[in-house]
Amino acid sequence: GGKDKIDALGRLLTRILRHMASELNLNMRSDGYVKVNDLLKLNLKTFANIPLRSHTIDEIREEDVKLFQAVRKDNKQRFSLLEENGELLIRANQGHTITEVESERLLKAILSADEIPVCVHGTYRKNLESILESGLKRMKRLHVHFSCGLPMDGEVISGMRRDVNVLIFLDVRKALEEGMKLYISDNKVILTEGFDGIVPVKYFEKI
Ligand code: HQG
Repeated sequence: GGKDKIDALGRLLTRILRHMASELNLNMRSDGYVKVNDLLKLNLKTFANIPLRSHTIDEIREEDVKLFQAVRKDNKQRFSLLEENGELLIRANQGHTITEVESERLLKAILSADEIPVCVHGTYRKNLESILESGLKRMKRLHVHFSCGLPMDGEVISGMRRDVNVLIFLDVRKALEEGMKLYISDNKVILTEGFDGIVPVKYFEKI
């Protein structure tokens, strides 16, 4: 139905804005923003070898009203819109693999542990042994992701997937004290590069 289509469009947008700017020659600023007009102008040919789930960029072009529905209705508020000098810009708030994006420009630094109630990473039992051995790694992304709250009654929460079955709490005070840089995104996801892409086990909260 209409909702499925909007969701699919949201997934496509997420993919482009987090992962695909370089390969699509999409001009992305270091704060992650691209011009909506550039997005709508993307040449379909550049998508030829990429399976897009259920939307083509032509559909976005024809239905740019839907583009804004996808942005507004996104259940994790994954996107931000900005108007600058009469031009509309759009970005993904977190989750990037694109290295042109700079943490300091995309995100707001967390300066004190008092700014956030809790900092928790959601993962799966199958990863636990490896995580306890080598720490939390950012994998393909620029940052390790944490939520600043816990999912209540199965509700969707930004920063972790709905089906996680292991929670790892970060000792924010200790991490900040020892120089780990922590950031918060516009949709309230806590992000860190850790130290060289790794959050060592000694920063996990012992509970
Ligand atoms: C795991 C979704 C083995 C890590 C979510 C995770 C989030 C390790 C996976 C956002 C490991 C990486 C990010 C180690 C980490 N050994 N496994 N040493 N270190 N892992 O997708 O945090 O819906 O890059 O626990 O809601 O799962 O896309 O990160 O399971 O906000 O907006 O390696 O993506 O948001 O997976 O998810 P990811 P994530 P969206």
